[in-house]
Amino acid sequence: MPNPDAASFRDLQDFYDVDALLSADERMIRDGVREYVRGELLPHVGGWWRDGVFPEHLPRAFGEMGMLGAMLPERYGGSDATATAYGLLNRELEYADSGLRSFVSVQSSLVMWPIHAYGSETLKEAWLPRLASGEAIGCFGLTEPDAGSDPGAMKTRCRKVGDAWTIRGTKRWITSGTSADVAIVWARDEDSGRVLGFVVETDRDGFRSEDVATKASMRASVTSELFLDEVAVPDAARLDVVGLKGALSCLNQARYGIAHGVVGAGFACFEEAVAYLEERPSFGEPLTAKQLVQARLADMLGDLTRASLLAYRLGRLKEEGGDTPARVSLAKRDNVRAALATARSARELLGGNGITTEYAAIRHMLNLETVSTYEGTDTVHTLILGREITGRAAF
Ligand code: TGC
Ligand code: FAD
Repeated sequence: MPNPDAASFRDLQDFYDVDALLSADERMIRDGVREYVRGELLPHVGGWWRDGVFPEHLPRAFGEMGMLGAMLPERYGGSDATATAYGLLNRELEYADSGLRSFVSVQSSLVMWPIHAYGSETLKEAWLPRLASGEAIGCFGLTEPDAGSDPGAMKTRCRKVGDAWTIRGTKRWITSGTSADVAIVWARDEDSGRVLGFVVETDRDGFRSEDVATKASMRASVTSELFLDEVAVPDAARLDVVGLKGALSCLNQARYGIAHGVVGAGFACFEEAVAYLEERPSFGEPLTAKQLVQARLADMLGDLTRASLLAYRLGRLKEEGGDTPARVSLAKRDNVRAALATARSARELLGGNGITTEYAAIRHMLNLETVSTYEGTDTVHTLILGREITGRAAF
């Protein structure tokens, strides 16, 4: 029996009434995704995670929901959604699982966004509608076995031969790598020494991929290694941006989505913990009646409410072009911290049951370890902020 004196979870998810600041369209998008997530994903996602599966039907289903490339114009299959609406859909999705949100982040921010920002009209028409519908899947190859936090140290090389380019190198930790039809690959030009980006079909000669099979995190997401052995692509497949800033500008988009998304994972853990503790007697009364338990729940609500407000404000700044890399870093870093602290606390409050996959807390907690690492580790974002404050790069 729910305690009649307790606030509803819906109210607690929006403790400072951010809802009142949203447009009707933004609320509609958020509510549609929420209904889909609760009905179609939550009943199954724990099993997918346990089995290490990202189901094949999801890309099309996400496409039908308008979740892929939602901020892009309708003529390319997008929904012309605001940055805030895009953030909210990430949050709803990550309430289910960070790996499912990762698929949408990569497809939208790391594949469709650079094709839209830097691709020719031919590339846009060839790929964006198919990526938006989920008919085609994309991946983003920046990280390498020996170059993660410092992507400028990449060893992957490209070389112009006549009208075409050849690319050789290895990319590691690539979300959706083995499922992808197309890969955005970043490589250093042997002649100019500058980093260039290419739209590479994965069925080209010399392209091979295999999955990282030993993950204890992000198990409902495909993570792969890409091997490019003198893969030839036409000059028309090159993105119109020169230097590492091309790749880093994509990260700014994905990090924004993460800042919203993790609030969803945090609230999933918070709600699970409150419901569990209400039903769990200890020393003669429900655990929710204990002061130290309430103190921890209050900390969780505070962390997640601040994270939610930060994400909302960043969304409105982004709509005005104010999503500077340092602002995005602060929101990515601090919101992941808030969600991870909540997940760890929830896991612990569930006692022994908290270490089982019968409950969502440990799944979210393990996923959030990845989220804290990818798209710039917590330390890298701290150093980006340190550079912003002092003007000194301490990487
Ligand atoms: P640095 O000198 O700082 O910058 C080089 C050029 O890039 C520009 N820039 C940015 N532009 C847009 N957005 C950003 N966030 C930018 N950050 C930098 C910068 O202005 C400069 O431009 P220009 O015109 O002067 O050339 O470069 P650096 O080599 O010193 O590196 C700095 C550092 C450490 C911050 C950067 O390398 C970094 O962010 N490292 C972390 C790497 C990372 O986050 N990798 C993520 C891989 S993708 C992924 O994890 C996907 S997970 C799946 C999912 O999202 O769900
Ligand atoms: P390293 O860079 O080797 O860092 C190791 C440790 O050293 C970290 O704790 C780091 O914070 C610390 N460190 C590094 N530099 C410094 C410093 N200067 N000072 C102090 N400490 C430092 N990449 C892609 O390109 N595309 C993807 O789709 C993608 N998906 C991913 C999915 C998953 C599940 C995972 C786990 C990763 C994914 N990544 C992807 C890669 C991810 O972005 C990198 O793992 C991340 O950037 C960190 O790089 P690294 O693993 O090489 O760690």
